[in-house]
Parts: sequence; C-alpha cells; structure tokens
Amino acid sequence: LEPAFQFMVRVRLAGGVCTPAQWLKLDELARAHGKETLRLTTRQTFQFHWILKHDLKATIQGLHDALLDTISACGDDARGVMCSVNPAISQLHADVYDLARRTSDRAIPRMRAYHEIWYDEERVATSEPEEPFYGATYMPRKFKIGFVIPPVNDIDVYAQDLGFIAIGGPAGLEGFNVAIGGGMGRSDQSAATYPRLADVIGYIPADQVFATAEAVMGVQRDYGDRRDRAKARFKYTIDEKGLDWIKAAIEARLGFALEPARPFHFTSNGDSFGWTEDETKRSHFTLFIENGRIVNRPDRPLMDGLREIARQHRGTFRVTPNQNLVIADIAAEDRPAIEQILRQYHLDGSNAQSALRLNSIACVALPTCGLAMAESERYLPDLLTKIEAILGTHGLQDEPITIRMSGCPNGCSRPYIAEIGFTGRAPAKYNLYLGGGFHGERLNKMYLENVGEGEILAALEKIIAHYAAERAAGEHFGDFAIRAGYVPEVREGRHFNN
Ligand code: SRM
Ligand code: SF4
Repeated sequence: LEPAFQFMVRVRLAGGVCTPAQWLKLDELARAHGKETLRLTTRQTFQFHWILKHDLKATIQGLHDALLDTISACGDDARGVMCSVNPAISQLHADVYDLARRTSDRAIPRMRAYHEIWYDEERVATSEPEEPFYGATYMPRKFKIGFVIPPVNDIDVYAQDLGFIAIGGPAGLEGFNVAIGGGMGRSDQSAATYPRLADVIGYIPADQVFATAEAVMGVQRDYGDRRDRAKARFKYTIDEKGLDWIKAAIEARLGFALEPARPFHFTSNGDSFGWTEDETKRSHFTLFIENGRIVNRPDRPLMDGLREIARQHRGTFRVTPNQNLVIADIAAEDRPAIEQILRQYHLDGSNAQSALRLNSIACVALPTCGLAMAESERYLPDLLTKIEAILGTHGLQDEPITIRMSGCPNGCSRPYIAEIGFTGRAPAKYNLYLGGGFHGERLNKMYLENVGEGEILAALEKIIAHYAAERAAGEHFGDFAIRAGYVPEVREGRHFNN
C-alpha cells in the first residue's frame, strides 16, 4: 500500500490575470481535490495544496480545460512572469501585460513531455532532440522575470533576475529600462549567499523585449555557476563577472548597445485598496486577502463570495504581487451587482485594516512547506495585532509600514526589502530585519538574530516610540531605522551579511 503522498500544484498565470471562467474552474478543483482552499502567491498566481497523488492528473487536466497549465511554474527555467496590476491605468496595463504574457509563452520549455505525462498525448518521434533555448541542461537555477509600471513597484522589480520598467510617453508605452540581478534567497549557514537588488543597466524600445529576455537569459544559461547550486542564481554570476562584463555580454548577443536608462519614479510597492475608475470609466475593486489565503470562514465566506462574483463578473481578475485580488474591468452597469455580492458575503469590510496589515506579506511556511523552520502565514496575523497595539499607543495606526515574514531564509515573501522583515530560524524564533526601502529600493539589515516574540515586541516598542517622537515629516519607518542608527544602510547585496 502506497502512502498518501500530497502535492502542491502551482499554476502558470503570467501577470496574475485570469478570467471568471478560469476562476470557477480553479474554485471547482480546489473544492474537489485541494481541501477547499486556494492560495494566492507573491508571484501572482494560485497554488493548490494537499493534492493527493492520484488526484494530480485530474487537477492538471482540469486546469487544461480552462486553458491553464503549470509549465515552468517550478524548475530551472523562466518562472511565472510578473506584471504590475495597476488598475488606474488600464491601457498601459493592457499593453505591458500583453508583453508579459507573450514573454511567458516564449520562455517555457518546448518539449512535449508535460503533455504526454499529464494530457496523455501520444509520444511522437521529433526532429528536435532537445530544447531549442534550454538545451539538455536548462538554466543553472530558477530565473525570474517581471514587468513593472511606475509609479507603483508592486512586483518588486529589484527582486527579479530580469526586470522591465515600463516607460510611457504621450502615445502610450515606448519602452523599458532593463534591471538585472535581483534575488532574495540566502542561507543562514552560508555567508557567501545574500539577497541582492537588481541594477538598472539601460533602456530598450518595447519591440526589443523578447530579444532582450533571450539575451539576458542566454548569458546566465551559459555563464551561471553549475557546480555550486547555492551560487547558481544570476545575481552571483553578475557579482562574479562584474556588471560591466555582463552588460557587454548581453549587448553582444543583442547586436546593439542599450540606450541610457530613462528617468522613472516609484512611490510604493504596495497595493491601493477599494474602488478605482480607469480612463475608460471601467471600475476595479482591490480586495485585501490576508496572506493570499482563500478559504471560507464562519464569519467570512470568502471562497463562496468570490465564486459568486466569478459567476456574475464579465471582466477579469488580477492577482496582485502582494497576495491580494483585483476584481477588474467592471462595466458601470455591472458595479451594483458586484457591490451587492461583496455585502452579501461580508467582504465589503475586508479592506478596513490597519495600514500595517494592508502592507503585510507572509509566505506559506507551515504546515505545507517542507523547508519552513518557523510559522509564517499562520502566525503573522497574530503578531500584527500586537504590533498594531504598539502603533496605536503612539498614534501611528494609519502609518503604512511594509512588514514581511518568511518561515525560512529563502525569502518567498521578499522579506529582505521590507521595512520590518522576519525570517524563521527555529520554531517560534526569527531574525528581525530593519531598514528596507518603502518602495523596494533598499535592502534591510539584521537587527536581532534568532529571537522570540517577547524580544521582537520589546525591540519594536522601543523603536516605534522613538520613531513617533523624532521622525521627520513624511519620513518612512525604514529610512528612520537607518537615520536613527538602529541598522546601517546596506548599499550592495554582497555586504548584507557584513
Ligand atoms: Fe518560494 C522554494 C513558496 C515566491 C524564493 N517557495 C519554495 C517552495 C516551493 C518550497 C520547496 O522548494 O520545497 C515553497 C512552497 C511552499 C508551499 O507549501 O506552498 C515556496 N515561493 C513560495 C510562494 C508560494 C510564497 C507565497 O506565500 O506566496 C511564492 C510562489 C511564487 C510563484 O507563484 O511562483 C514564492 N520564492 C518566492 C520568492 C518571491 C519572488 O519570486 O518574487 C522568492 C524570492 C526571490 C528569489 O527567487 O530570490 C522565493 N522559494 C525561494 C527559494 C530560494 C531561492 C534561492 O535563490 O535561494 C526557494 C528554495 C529553492 O529554490 O531551493 C523557494
Ligand atoms: Fe517555505 Fe521558506 Fe519559502 Fe516560506 S520562505 S514558503 S518557509 S521556502
């Protein structure tokens, strides 16, 4: 008798956009095979948990029925391609999203093995013995691509291996600044591993996106470290070879020099909640979903409510990189019906949270993540309640502060760019990091190592009181933590551990 092996299934969903029909299929599969829960991820897609081995095929074939797949959602290839959701600017979003979707479609492996295994496709002799781009050995490690539309750095473009920063002009999208070498993953055991923020290396016109993605990925494919898996991400290749060398190698493959980067400006990396109307008068509603967990609770039947919205909705859904959800593209005449469902399922008050909670992210961690060393998704909400009390005492309950928790140093919640970051060390023990940039522009730095809740709250009480008393006008918490000397500024990833 075989043990009841359980699996996590991650959907490929470029830019986090899905249709109501796709939502209904995801909902149906989660109810049938995934313990009646769905999880929105920090790379804008859905994960099912608890899928039994004998239900895997039905789940993946069900996704296929809704024109969805799981190709490249994991593995040493180009992972889920991200794209800003920005509901206020729908035309620019549509243009950039289209490129993100096509980049994802181009970057996935070509072999038919997936189709043979999961869709029972008949195996046929092929004239193509191996992957045209990936070859026999794929990438040295996962490779992450994202498209961001300033001024909101919701995708955390500086955490991507390859980021495209959209530059618009009077006629719409013109091109992109190119950023390379971001990444979060590190290990507590190895000082040679570190998070790194991407460097902006130049500008390309929009029609060079695919060529640039291929050139950048090609450089990492050919020069990335294939001996030491801990050093196999692009960020280490760049620090090893030097940024100028890497840029020249990319330009050589492209056959032209990148133009100087164009000016751009970020204001935050969070989501704006509630109703927004875009330039075409369509409405969008951004709903706070704590840590991306979609499940029915007795007082808040979120999963049922979203299924009902999907039944009525004629627009799209957009999963945000902060694990929230935009019910997007609602025609004026359809808005009252959506509002009514939100009320009926007690979802209309979902966004009435502290600014801290609205700016929080937790990775999945326990009980499903095999790499977790401490709780994250199941613990951060309670810790936030205690920190909210401290903020309230000092009149800071409306202060947006980015706070992120990961159950281990891999950093799936991108904790090393939060103003307050936590990574799990052992059950109920965390490293505490301070000083990240409010719009994702600066790494934080470890302030306390391997501490429990008591020490965390005592430290935050002291620093928050100090912040309330001595902050400069408009000064963000992360900037204050550096100015007040709690942590030094980290200018380069390779100095993160110094
Ligand atoms: Fe992650 C591995 C969950 C975004 C860095 N990540 C994992 C695994 C698959 C654990 C495993 O390998 O056994 C986790 C599954 C847990 C579970 O039970 O579901 C997991 N990662 C997640 C998600 C679901 C977190 C979330 O709560 O939303 C995110 C899914 C993204 C997606 O839809 O594709 C997720 N992971 C990230 C991010 C954030 C990002 O990409 O913007 C990072 C940091 C960025 C980066 O890659 O540097 C991230 N995950 C990792 C790493 C460390 C990689 C490294 O370079 O060291 C691992 C471990 C590994 O790859 O060996 C990992
Ligand atoms: Fe698991 Fe660690 Fe990623 Fe959290 S950060 S989901 S604990 S691998």
